Amino acid sequence: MTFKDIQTVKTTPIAGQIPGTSGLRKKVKVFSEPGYLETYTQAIFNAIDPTGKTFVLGGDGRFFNSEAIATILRMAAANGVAKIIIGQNGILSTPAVSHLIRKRSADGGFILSASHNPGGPGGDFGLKYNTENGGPAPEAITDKIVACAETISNYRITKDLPETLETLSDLGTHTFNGIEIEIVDPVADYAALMEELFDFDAIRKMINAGFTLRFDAMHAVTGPYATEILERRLGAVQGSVVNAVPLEDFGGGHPDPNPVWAKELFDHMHEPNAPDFGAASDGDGDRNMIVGKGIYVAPSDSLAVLAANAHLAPGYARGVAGVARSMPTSAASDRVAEKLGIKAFQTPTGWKFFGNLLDAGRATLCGEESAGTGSDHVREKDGLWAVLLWLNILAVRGESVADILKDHWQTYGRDYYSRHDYEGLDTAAANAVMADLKERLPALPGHPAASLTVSAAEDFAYTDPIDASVATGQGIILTYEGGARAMLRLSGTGTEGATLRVYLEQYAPPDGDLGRDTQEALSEVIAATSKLANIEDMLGRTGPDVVS
Ligand code: VG1
Ligand code: CO
Repeated sequence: MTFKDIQTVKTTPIAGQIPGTSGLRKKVKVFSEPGYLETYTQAIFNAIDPTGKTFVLGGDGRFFNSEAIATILRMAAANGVAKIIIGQNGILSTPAVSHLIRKRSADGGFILSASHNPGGPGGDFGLKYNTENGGPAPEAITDKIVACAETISNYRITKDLPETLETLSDLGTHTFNGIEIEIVDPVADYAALMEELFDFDAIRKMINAGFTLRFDAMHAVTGPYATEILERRLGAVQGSVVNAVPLEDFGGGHPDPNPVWAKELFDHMHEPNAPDFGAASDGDGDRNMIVGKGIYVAPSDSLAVLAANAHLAPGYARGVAGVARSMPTSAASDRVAEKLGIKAFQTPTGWKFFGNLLDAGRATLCGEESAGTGSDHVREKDGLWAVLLWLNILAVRGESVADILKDHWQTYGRDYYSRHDYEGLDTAAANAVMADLKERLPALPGHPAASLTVSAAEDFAYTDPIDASVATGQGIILTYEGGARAMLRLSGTGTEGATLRVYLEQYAPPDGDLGRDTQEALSEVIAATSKLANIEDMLGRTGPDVVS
């Protein structure tokens, strides 16, 4: 049987349908304009030829999620897709999509999310296409999608779907006019994978013995996942998962797990009655924030601690083959790799650049300074995975988060690290800062800036060690004499104006001062970098909007 009413609707290329660091992100207002989602979805279909293929489909539940899923489903049917696997009620976290693609040997997946960007009618929406390895489409494919979007002339859609399917609530397989639609529990397969990787008995025992935790789901997609895993399976008391009910607008919050946007949890972890362990995740469940009693774990440090201790969890007992980090992530994980005698990789920002290293078995753990950590278990970063690996390590070592972190610094030294974001900038002005700095790069080595001197200046380009693909213009790296480093790049996930990210780090060796305030420890590199980039003169800003 085939669909009776396949319509071919005329459309024209839409300006700005270009995916950024992680898929196409726009204001809900834009995404929900008639034909907008349809045109981009058809561009993806045209780029990949979906005929006879199987795809996973789901999103983080934000405003416009259900409508978008219904549209993509209708278009998939009209484009000859054989099967679609959908999370019940349209819900799937990003790592759960990645796992499902792999587990079911699907040909790819569609993730509806704008991740940490706010949601609701006035917020953001996004669509990301992942390939059959479960990871975000690499640039060769996103380039093809852009090319298809630039030449598009029509899209295909059918209205011929039964109403029962539109609710997406009935678990099981529904066959309709030649397309198979399977609605799955969003949590079950993911939770089973976590049980394979981690020693749930050891974690349960630690919790039974009085270890306390709080997980802040920020009213985003991880609520049901964390409640099932942390409360039901691991025995954390009911209520340990807070803000557990996913809301279309994330309760009006900004679901970005960092000390600024997850302030409630951050502050609670610094109170006298703080639990032993605190964590949070973002809109689509791929990021994590880890906070111990009275101590915040910077994401770059978290990656390093996880790399040094991963072998304590059953899923990584064989050891770690290599550690990969994005360019602006601190060098802390490189030091662990060196000690373990394994390879350290530096990639551009964005999880798509880790895919080949993971597929080839060259890297086991990957991480980004923006609170993303993950491993070869899926091809996305994974917030709850990082939380569970931390819990497994804590259960085996029997020490506090603070002790483990301090011990780590005493062994490897400490990479003081911070990211300064200048938000809501005029796009032309932000581009000018980068262009101007790029032009001056060759003259910078040996150049004094505030109290420091530049030793090297680089416009970061990356050659993928597996397929030799090249990504250029991935940010500027300034290295200073004495071991400080600064990186500058423009965000590729925003939907309004431009955001300049300035990443700052300063190493202190094991016998150096390991207990300084981070901003104070970085004050010299902050001053030098602001001066070199002419931030105040060119942007009229005397300081960043967000310090994390
Ligand atoms: C940001 C982060 C980057 C991350 C990306 C997607 O990108 O810096 O590390 O991979 O978001 O994460 P940008 O271009 O704004 O700096 V998520 O959790 O939004 O899928
Ligand atoms: Co995310």
